[in-house]
Amino acid sequence: AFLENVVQHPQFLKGEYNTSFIDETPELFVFPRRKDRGTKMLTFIGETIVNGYPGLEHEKKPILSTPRQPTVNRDEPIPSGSKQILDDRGADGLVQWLKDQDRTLLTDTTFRDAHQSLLATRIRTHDLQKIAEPTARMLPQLFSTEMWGGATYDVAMRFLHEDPWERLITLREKVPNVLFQMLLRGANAVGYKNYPDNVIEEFVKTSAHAGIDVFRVFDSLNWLPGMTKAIEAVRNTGKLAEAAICYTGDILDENRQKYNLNYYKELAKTLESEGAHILGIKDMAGLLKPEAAYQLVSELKETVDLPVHLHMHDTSGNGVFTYARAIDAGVDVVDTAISSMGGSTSQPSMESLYYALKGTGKEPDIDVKEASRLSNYWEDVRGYYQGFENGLIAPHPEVYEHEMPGGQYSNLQQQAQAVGLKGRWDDVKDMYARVNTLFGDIVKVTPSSKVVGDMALYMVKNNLTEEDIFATGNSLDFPESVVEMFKGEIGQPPGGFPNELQNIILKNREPYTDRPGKHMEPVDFNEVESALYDELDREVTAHDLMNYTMYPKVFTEYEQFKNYFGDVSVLDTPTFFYGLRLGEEIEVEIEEGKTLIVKLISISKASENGNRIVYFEFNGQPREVIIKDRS
Ligand code: 3PY
Ligand code: ZN
Repeated sequence: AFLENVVQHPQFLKGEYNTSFIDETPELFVFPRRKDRGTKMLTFIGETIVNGYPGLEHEKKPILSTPRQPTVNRDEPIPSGSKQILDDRGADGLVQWLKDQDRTLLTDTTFRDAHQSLLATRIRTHDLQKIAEPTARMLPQLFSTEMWGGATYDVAMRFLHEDPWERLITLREKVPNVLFQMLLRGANAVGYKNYPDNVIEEFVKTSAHAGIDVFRVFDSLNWLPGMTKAIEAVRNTGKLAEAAICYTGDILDENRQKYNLNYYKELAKTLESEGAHILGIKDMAGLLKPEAAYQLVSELKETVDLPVHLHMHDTSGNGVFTYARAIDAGVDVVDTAISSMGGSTSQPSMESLYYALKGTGKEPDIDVKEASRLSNYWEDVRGYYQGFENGLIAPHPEVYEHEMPGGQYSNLQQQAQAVGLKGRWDDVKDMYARVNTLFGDIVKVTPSSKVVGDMALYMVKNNLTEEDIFATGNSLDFPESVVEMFKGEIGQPPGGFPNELQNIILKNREPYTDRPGKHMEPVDFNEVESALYDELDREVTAHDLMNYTMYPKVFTEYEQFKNYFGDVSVLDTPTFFYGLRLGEEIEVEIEEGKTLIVKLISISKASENGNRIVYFEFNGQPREVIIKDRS
């Protein structure tokens, strides 16, 4: 869609062409045409000025404060940390070191889950990389930095027009001392469906090579066969396999014993025997209550001989309380976010937890003042992304009823809006819980959470009740994701799917009950490589191969976008989202030591065919681009 051809050429559009046009612009007839970097960039800025950024209200660029950068002495060496322990002692040595620690260790999720859950995953590498090295210097005592995986992978290409691998490599250079952690959705890798086994293997190998040290592996139905290949692949790289149990339900609720203490203990034992280095407890919605945390962690520590790493979301407002009780029970590591990016659907605040524990001997070994200085930076950066805030500005204890993961709340809200259910959000939340019951009470986390969400929207939209599904289901066209899940394509829930419902949803199709990966042909990477080489007309990297294998359409569009608009990751975030104000001048560093100066001079009225001319000054010279006004 972004590919340009001759009829979109600015001169052509303005009617400034004659017989020499083709002679003077032979490059137009090589497809795709390569423009200079400047024109590409001005085209993107012009596009944003005229049409806005997709998903954001098209409004005048707000006045935003420049993020407060903490000063650090860059001449000093970066202090060593957990990464050096892994590199020196290997995975088992690292595990032993973990077990030897008395203080609570922290994972900082600010670079991944915090913004996935608060800001629709939109934080750009541009803003991450500026604070990466200061973070390495100011918080070298962290156990890990979660900075990759989950939704960041596809959002990077899809919405931010940047390469997720470049993020990983750039950050790795700046943070040589703390373990890098990613979220891996088991057989779904960083996607929404199962991939062939050799894709999982290749993906893990490539990620480890690019800089990931800790892989938190989970399955969206807590189905072990969905995790085993990934765990094995991680172990083969010498990195850390953190196998996670997804926590759902309430072990304290006597009326709801499908997921009871025993269930989690059995799962933990199995994960240990499958080779987990660390046991993760992944409370993706924030349902683990303080007393439940105490009991769960105590029992799991008795059951397995692994360090326990707890992840939760602070949606209910009870997060620090839950962590404090988990720490009483001996949890080894907990996930927190820098305070200005913490709380609510994100992780509990790092500094709040520190102060809560201070004086107990269990407080994390961090310099809390340094964390606060980092928080200033994030507070300002967060302002850049205000258009993506999820609207939850207070504790939301209702999460104990609907059980929606922190990362899903705002997404589903958007989806509801898109299908015309904006005014019925309360119904959607209520239906989400009812669908969970209808499905037999399943674990809800990407991608199973999306299936529950899709079904909830479908039922609300069509005014269907559970009784309607059973009475008229044979003639209903269920959402594709629902059909796929009931076919067994993302695995099996404990106890299987409810039979009668499964028959209704699948009509006459047979579900499978074994591993979907078994039914998939391995991907022939040589073949993909040569096809991609033809398509991209350039060297194909291991990273291109992964991007394409996992997200063929998203990757292809990203490449087309890059051909047309160039590398937009160099732009500052306010310009990226809102363009320029009249008369505003910015500097863009396109590579080290090479800066362009861009100033917006004026914008013409739309012509009859809807085109506007955007006039810039570019390094002091007048330049213009023609942009179609799509409003
Ligand atoms: C993801 O899979 O992206 C998640 O964050 C699940 O909690
Ligand atoms: Zn999470």
